[in-house]
Amino acid sequence: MVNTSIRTTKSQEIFAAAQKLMPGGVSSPVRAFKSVGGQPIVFDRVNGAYIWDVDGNKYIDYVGTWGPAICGHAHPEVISALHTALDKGTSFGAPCVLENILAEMVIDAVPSVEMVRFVNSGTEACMAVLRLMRAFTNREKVIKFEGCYHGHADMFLVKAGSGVATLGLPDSPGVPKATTASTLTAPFNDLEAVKDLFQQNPGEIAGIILEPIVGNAGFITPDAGFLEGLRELTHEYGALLVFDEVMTGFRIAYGGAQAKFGITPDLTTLGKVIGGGLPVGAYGGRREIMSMIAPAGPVYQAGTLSGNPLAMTAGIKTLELLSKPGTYEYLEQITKQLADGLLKICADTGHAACGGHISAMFGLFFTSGPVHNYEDAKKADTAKFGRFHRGMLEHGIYLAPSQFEAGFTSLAHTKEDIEQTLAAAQDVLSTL
Ligand code: KE4
Repeated sequence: MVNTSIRTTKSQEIFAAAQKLMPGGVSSPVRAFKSVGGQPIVFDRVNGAYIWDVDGNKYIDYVGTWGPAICGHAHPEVISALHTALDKGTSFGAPCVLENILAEMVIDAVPSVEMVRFVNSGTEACMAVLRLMRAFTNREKVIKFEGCYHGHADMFLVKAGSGVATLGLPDSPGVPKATTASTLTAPFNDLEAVKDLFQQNPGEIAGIILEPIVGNAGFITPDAGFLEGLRELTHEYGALLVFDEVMTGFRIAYGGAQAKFGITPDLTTLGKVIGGGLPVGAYGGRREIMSMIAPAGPVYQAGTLSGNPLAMTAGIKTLELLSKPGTYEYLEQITKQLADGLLKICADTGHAACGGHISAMFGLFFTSGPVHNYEDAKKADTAKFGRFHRGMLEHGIYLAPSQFEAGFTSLAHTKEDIEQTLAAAQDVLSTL
C-alpha cells in the first residue's frame, strides 16, 4: 500500500529503480518497510530532529539513523569539525592523535573500559569481542538472549532480533551449523535458564553477551536483579560478562547502561553514537583482556578504515556535546513526555499497549504485556503496528519501521515536536 495522503512520487520512482539494483532496494533490510507495509520514503536531507524526503515532505524523526543522531542530525559543530578535518585528508591507515582523544573520552566515560580498539561497525565490534572472549577463557560456547541482535556475523544469527525478527527469518541460510552450535540461547530476564546452561555446559562457556536494555526485539528493560544475577553467575562460573552497548552506549547515560545500572561488565561493545553519524564501532574492557589483541597479543583483528580521522572527529565532537551538563536530564524529560503520552493515548483510544522509555530510548508494543522477553514481544499485534506506522508517516512522523525496533529521541527534539507527535498519535489511534 502506498502512502496516499502525502505525495511520494519521487520516492516511489527512486525506490522502484533501487529494487532493480540492490537486493530489496536497500543497503540494510529493516529500511525496506517490509513489516509495516507501504514503501519506504527516500531521504533527501536531514537536520536536527527532522527529515526531508525527495518529494519535499518533512517529518519528525524518531529513528535518528538508528541511534547515531542523538545530538540531532547534521549538528553544526559536528559538520564544522568535519569540514576542518577534511582539509587534512579522509583516511590515514596510520596512527593519528584523534584516535587517542576519542579513546581517552571512551575510557573516561565507560566504567568497564580500560583499553579500547576502534573498528567500523557494531557488527565488527561484536565479532571481535566474541573472538576475544573465547581466547581469554580458552572456552568456545557463548550465551546470547532470544531477540537480542549483535550484528550480522554468523555466530550471532541465532534467534536474533532487529531485521531478522522483523522479517520473521528462521535465522539465516548460509550459516554453518558448526558455527552456531557454540551459540547457546536463553530468554531475556530468565536467570534460571542461564544457570541451567552453565550447569549443562560445565567449563565450556566463555561468557554471556547481551543488550543490557534490549532495543532489537522492541524495547525490553531488564527486570530488577537480572543484570546483577548475570554478573554473579559469570563470576561464579569463571565466564565473562559482555554488554553490547552499540545502541545504549552514550544514549542511556554518558557512561551507557552499565553506568545507569551500576553493573560493570568485563567487556563492552560500542558503535552508533561514538561515530557521530560516520562508520565507527569499538570494543573495550579490562586491560588484561584487551592486551590479548594484536599486535599487543595473539588475538588477531584488523581494519583498513579503523580509527580514520573523519569518524574520530565526528565521534569526538558528538561526545563533547553529550558531556555538557543537563544533556541526559533533557533527554529523559522529552522522552518521558513522549512515551507516557503514547501509552495514555492508547489507553484513551482503547488499544492494548505497553512500553516505556529509559533516557533517550523508548518503545511501544501493541499488546497488554507485560513484555519481559522476545516471546512476550511476539504476542504484539504487528499488523496494527504497521497501520500505526503508516498513519504516523502520513502525519509527518517517522518511526522505526518495525515492531521489533526501539525509538530514539535527540537533543534537537523540542517540546513542540513531542506535542505535535502526540497530536498525530491521537488522530491515528482514534481511527486505527
Ligand atoms: P552495525 O553493524 O549495524 O553498526 O551494529 C550491529 C548492532 C550490534 N549491536 C546492537 C545492540 C545493535 O543494535 C546493532 C545494530 N542495530 C540495528 C538497529 N536495530 C542497525 C540498523 C540496521 O541493521 O539497519
